[in-house]
Amino acid sequence: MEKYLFFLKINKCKLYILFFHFKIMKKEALIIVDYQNDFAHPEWSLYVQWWETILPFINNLIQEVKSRSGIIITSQDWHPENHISFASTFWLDDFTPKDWEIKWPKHCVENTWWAEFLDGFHSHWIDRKVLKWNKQDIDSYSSFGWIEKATWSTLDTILKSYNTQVLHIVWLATEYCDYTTVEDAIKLWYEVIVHTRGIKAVNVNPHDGIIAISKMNQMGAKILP
Ligand code: VGL
Ligand code: ZN
Repeated sequence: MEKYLFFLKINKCKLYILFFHFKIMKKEALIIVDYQNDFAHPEWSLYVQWWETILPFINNLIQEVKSRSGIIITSQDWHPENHISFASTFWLDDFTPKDWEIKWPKHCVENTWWAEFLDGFHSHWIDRKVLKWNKQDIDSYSSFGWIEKATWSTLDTILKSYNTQVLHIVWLATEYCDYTTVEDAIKLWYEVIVHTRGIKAVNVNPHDGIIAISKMNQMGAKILP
């Protein structure tokens, strides 16, 4: 044994340190929530202003998480035509509330280009993709309720299969899909880190984003500047 260790220029002590380092390092995942065309252009339906400004930060975070052997997961909002969350389904104006829920402009309709992932970041780094496959009469903002199309796995199953403990949350939108994803993650006992430099709010009311950040903090998520 000593002979082999010598050959590797490593002594027993270093080997133990290395072993414990890997043992105590928590497995991380970066969840990029709804990285899709429909949220990204002023003329498209659910445009989230200034999203471009967070792109470099996310690209860096991808590299950072990867360098610590973490995994990168994206979720995709995915609605059928005439979905219950669309204002047009009820002949309402966009952003009108109905039954205490905001009705949205038509967005992320299944199998359309609008529902596809945006270009412009390191998409080849993505390990797994979760589809928020909404049925006609159900809407879910959280990335946890839905599945990976190829394997029918839920986000929780995917994370558990990698023994993930720490989740980094980025992208859109702060007070809807980010917020509910964080809420579910905390209920499922994950350690959650929200990167405020990597999220953006819709702000139907001007302070919705800020209020959501403070609520996520109260729930136990770590909020990074
Ligand atoms: C979202 C509104 C409707 C989001 C999705 O990704 O935050 N918001 N659908
Ligand atoms: Zn949606």
